[in-house]
Amino acid sequence: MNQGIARALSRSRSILLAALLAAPFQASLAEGGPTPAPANAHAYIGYPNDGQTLPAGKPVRVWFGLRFMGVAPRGVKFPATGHHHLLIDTDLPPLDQEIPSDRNHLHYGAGETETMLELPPGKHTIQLLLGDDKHIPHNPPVYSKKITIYVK
Ligand SMILES: [Cu+2]
Repeated sequence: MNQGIARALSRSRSILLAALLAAPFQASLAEGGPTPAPANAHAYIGYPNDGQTLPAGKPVRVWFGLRFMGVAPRGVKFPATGHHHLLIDTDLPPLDQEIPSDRNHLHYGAGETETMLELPPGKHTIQLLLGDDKHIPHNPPVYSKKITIYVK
């Protein structure tokens, strides 16, 4: 085998390996809507903390954290921006469709980065999900960890 062929074979093997390694990531990147998000973007709930117990009958301030993207109001199409949605006591909705708007899916379309939230006594979950100008999650979708809070 001459050196040229050996080099070509070794290159095609590494391309094949790269394709195999990339496959699972491509599958997860296929989630989300048509608006791209930076790969390193992420959302987080700055407050309250996961597992925290909060007093009933009193609104609590929830801080919306976002890294490597910016916040823009609904209807504003600008690269690497979106607006926050708070998911309460629910799982992530389909990530390639408009985020529902109901008492479990709150939209912060004015570009809010915090809210006052009052929940009934009990165990609750909250999670942030960023939406684009049309309330559709980005690609890849940008959402926080789902945290559990206790109100009593
Ligand atoms: Cu929205």
